[in-house]
Amino acid sequence: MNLRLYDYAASANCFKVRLLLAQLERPHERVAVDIFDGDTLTDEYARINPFRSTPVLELEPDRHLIESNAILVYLADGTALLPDGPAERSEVVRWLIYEQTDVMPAIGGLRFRLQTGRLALEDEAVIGGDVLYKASSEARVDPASAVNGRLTRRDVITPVWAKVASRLFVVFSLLGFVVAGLLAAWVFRGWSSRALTAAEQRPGRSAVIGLGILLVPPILVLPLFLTLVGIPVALVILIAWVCALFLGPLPAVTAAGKRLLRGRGGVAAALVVGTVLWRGAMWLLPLIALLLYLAALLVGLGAYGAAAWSLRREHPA
Ligand SMILES: N[C@@H](CCC(=O)N[C@@H](CS)C(=O)NCC(=O)O)C(=O)O
Repeated sequence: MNLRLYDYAASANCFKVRLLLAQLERPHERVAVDIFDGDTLTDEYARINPFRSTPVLELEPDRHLIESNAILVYLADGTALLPDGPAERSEVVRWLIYEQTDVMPAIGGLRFRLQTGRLALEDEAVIGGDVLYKASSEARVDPASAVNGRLTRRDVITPVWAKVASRLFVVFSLLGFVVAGLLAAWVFRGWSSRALTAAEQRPGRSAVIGLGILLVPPILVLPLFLTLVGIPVALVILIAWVCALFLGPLPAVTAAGKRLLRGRGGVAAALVVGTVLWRGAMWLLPLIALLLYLAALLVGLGAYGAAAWSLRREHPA
């Protein structure tokens, strides 16, 4: 059977093997492997070479030799290129080791990474060893750092069900927020409309009150967890708190929608427009998404708190 070489054309490690095959006139078949296009990241390739690199020489079906210099030794065996005498043979081994330890990683590998733009060097940080990372795109190495070893990316393959589940979660949480907002505006009409007014007219004051409402429950439940009877009460408070984290932004988001629509379309339209824009902005600007959420949460929670307080003062129990 012909030898089969798994080979990446631009690789110097593969070139060494091709050179020797040509010099010895060994018939062989070449299988092109694109190391940039993920060819080495497939399960099939991992069975050929678990280290996912090139070159690989297939000696016979299911018998693969990896490591370029091991392949060179295999091919040169029995020829004048690999002498029999221990001293002469050790000279060959010396050069093979020198090439892999000193030339390949520190010169050839580094040049390759610099040329392909995978690595940019400047003065400061130096990573002596290899870097193996998981990501769906190439790493951007900070210009102030240097990686002397191999920089290898393993693709992150998100299962289809996880992608579908995360999209469904986004859609359902958006719909849930709007539906809950409409229900709240209908069932707790007075409270909701006062909260909306508070969020519109006094957002700063609402945010301060909101901060208190956000922080008090977790502090309150801590001692309750220490007593046996307090645990159910603490759990109820925590569940209410989690609901507040989800629904708290309602008045602030509705107020923003109302301002944008200049009062047209009523509360329902304001809620829908405000929610879509707010969630959309959080999705488009992930870096400030937390800030957008917190701002809406604090103003909204505080507006609910202020509205509840004013209702209680007007209709004491
Ligand atoms: N020590 C190995 C190094 C192999 C190696 O790094 N091959 C590179 C091409 S020069 C490769 O296939 N890299 C793919 C990757 O790292 O993802 C050998 O000499 O065979």
